[in-house]
Amino acid sequence: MVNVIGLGYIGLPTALMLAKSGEDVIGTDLNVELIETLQSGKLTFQEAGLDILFKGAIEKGIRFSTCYDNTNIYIVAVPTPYDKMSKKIDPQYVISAVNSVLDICKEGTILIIESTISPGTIDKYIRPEIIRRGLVIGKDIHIAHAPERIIPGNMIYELEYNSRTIGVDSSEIGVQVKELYSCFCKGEIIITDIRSAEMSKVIENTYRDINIAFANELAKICRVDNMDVYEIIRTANMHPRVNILQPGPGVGGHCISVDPWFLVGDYPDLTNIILIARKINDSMPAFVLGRIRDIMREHGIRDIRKIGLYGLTYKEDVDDTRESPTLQLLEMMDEYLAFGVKVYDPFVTKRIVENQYFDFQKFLDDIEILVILVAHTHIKNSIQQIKDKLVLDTRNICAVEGVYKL
Ligand code: SAJ
Repeated sequence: MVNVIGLGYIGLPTALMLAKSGEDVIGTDLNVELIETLQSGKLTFQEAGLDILFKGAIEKGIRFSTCYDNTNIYIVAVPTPYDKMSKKIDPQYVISAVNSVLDICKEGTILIIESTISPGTIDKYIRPEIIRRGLVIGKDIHIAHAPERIIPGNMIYELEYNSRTIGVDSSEIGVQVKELYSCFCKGEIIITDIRSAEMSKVIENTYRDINIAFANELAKICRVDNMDVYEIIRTANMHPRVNILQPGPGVGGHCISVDPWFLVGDYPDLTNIILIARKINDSMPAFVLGRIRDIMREHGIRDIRKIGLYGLTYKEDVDDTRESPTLQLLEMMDEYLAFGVKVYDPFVTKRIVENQYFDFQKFLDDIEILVILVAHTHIKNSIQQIKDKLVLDTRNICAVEGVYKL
C-alpha cells in the first residue's frame, strides 16, 4: 500500500494515477475540508482530464483521510514555501510530514519525497530527523527523492509520458521506487543519487526562468524602437539551434518563480545570471504598468477605474493564482495607492481581490482599457466582444489592428 501525503496540485494527481493503475492507495492531507470534499466525490481544483482520472481511481478503491496510515511506502508531496527575505527554502512542512511518517512506519519503509526542495535539503534536514530518533537509514528506513515535472494544464498526459528522475542511496531501493512509478509512467526513469536529483529539478525550472527572462528583456529592447518582438523571435527561432520563449507580464506559479531563489539563497556569490533573470521577470508587472500609463496618456484617460485586468491566474486555462503576475501588479498598484482597477478571470469564481467581477460582459461595460494578462481560451474566443475597447495584449493573442502589445 502507498500513502500519499499532501493532496495538492502534485500529490492528488499522483495518488489518483497510482490508484487507477492498480496500487492500493490512501491519500492523506491535514486539511479537513479538502479531505471531506474528495470523500464526497468532488475535486479540489480544475485540470484537464482530472475528473476522469478521479472517477477511475475511486472505482479502484482509493481512500482519503486526514490520518497517516501504517504502511511501507510513503510519497510526500507537501508544499515547500521559501522565506521571502532570505530566499531560502522553508522545509517545515516536509520535516513535519517526515516526522509523522517516522511515528508510525514499518521497518524497511521507503520514504519518497516528491516536494521540490533546494539541493542539500535531505542531507541537512531530513537525515538528521531520522538519526535523531535512533533509526538507521538504509535499514530501518530508506529515503528517495522523486521530483515531478508535470505542467499544470497538461498534468495527466505528462504524468504518464514525461521521463522522471529518482534519487536514492542504493540502487536496490532505486529499482523498487522505479517499479512503483513504472505502474503509470511510460517515460524513461533515471536513477541517480539524492543530491543530483534535488539539483536537477531546481535547475530545470531555473533554465526556463532564465529563458523567459531573455524573451522579456527582448520585449523591453524592442519597445524602445517600436519593433515587433514577436515577429523578431519567430524569425530568430527559424535558426535550427535557437528556441526563444515568449515574453509576458511576468512569471508566476509556485515553481519557476520560486525555485531559482533556492540557488540564489544558497550560493549568493555565484548566482549572477540566475539572479538577474529573476529580477527581469519580477520587473515585468512594472513594465506592464508603464504600458498602461502610456495608453492612458495617449487617450487622455485619467480615471484608473476605467482599466480592466483580464486574468488572475498565473497562466492560461488553469485556476491556480499563486504568485501570478496579475497579483504582483495589483500589489504594486496598491503600494502606489492606485486603487479601483477592475479585474475578471473566468477561472476564479471566489472573490480574492477588490473590484473583482464575475460577469464578463458587465466587466467590459464598466471599462475602457482592457489589459489581457492571461491567454485563457475564453478570451481567445471573445475577440469580437472586446473590439470596441482599447486593448493592451501582453500575451500576443489578439491579431487585431490597433491592439497595444508589451
Ligand atoms: N511564461 C512566459 N513565457 C513563456 C513560458 C511561460 O512568460 O514562454 C510564464 C507563464 O505565463 C507562467 C510562468 O512563466 O506565468 C510559468 O509557466 P510555465 O508554463 O512555464 O511553467 P509552470 O510553472 O506551470 O510549470 C513548471 C514546469 N517546468 C519547466 O517547464 C522547466 C513544469 O514542468 C514543472 O513540473 C513545474 O514548473 C514544477 O512543478 O516545478
